[in-house]
Amino acid sequence: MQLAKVRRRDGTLAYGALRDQVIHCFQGGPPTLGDLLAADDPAWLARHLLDSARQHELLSTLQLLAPVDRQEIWAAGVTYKRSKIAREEESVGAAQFYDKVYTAARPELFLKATAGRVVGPGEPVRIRADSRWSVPEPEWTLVISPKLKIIGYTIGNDMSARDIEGENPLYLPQAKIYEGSCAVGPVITLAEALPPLAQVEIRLTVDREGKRVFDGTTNLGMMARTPQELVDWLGRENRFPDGVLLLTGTGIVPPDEFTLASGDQIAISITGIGTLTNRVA
Ligand code: DO4
Ligand code: MG
Repeated sequence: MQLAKVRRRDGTLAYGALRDQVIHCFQGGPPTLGDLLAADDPAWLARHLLDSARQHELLSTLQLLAPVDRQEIWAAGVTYKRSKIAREEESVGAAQFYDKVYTAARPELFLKATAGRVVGPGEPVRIRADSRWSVPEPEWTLVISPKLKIIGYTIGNDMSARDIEGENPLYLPQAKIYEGSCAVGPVITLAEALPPLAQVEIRLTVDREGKRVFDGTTNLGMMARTPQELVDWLGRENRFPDGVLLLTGTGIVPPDEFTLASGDQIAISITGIGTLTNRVA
């Protein structure tokens, strides 16, 4: 089952289940994702709301929004060898820290965005005006309840300024967190519906003026950590009363000569979830 947050043409918002290009809007249920995640059994509640949904609206008449409301968005880093190698190459004098964090028990975790900094499907992501080397990072994203249970999965784009991060790792928050630096969506696939991880492919494409300028794939079997391990660390000394989203790191890094440009079309597809498409503003 796939959950979606949509905006109607009259501006009203709704949550619902997506099935065959139709949104079955939830009525009389929790008005926010936060309320749904806080339920005793969010997956059961979502199925119950789907069964009792009376309003069925064509997806083509609606705008899909980022499936977040009050949640913080966190991210893990250096969870794939490809990411470790790319960071070692880009960083001057700090390469050892990436190798250390790749193998350490404690993962790299950082606050990536607040809900207001996140854009949804079809909305523009941004590159920083003071960066000359920016890339998208296509990341499988966990949707986690306040009780730290993984309820579902979506797609995240951890937009990153590699030159700023590479100059000094202490600049990481500036390389990672800015207006329009994170896209999430298009839907949340409930955890029970996802195939075994090694069969889940992540694909990133970037098109510029009608030409494909980057195309890369990886799969979740390449991730060096388990999703549960990341959630356990995230939950240490932190509470998430509205639930939380966790981007799990990138396994695809374009070659060093590649940087995003204004107008680029970024598409991230993940098996069992769909495709998240954003243009660079
Ligand atoms: O250590 C820097 C960030 C790593 C990251 O965002 C990733 O591996 O996806
Ligand atoms: Mg990342």
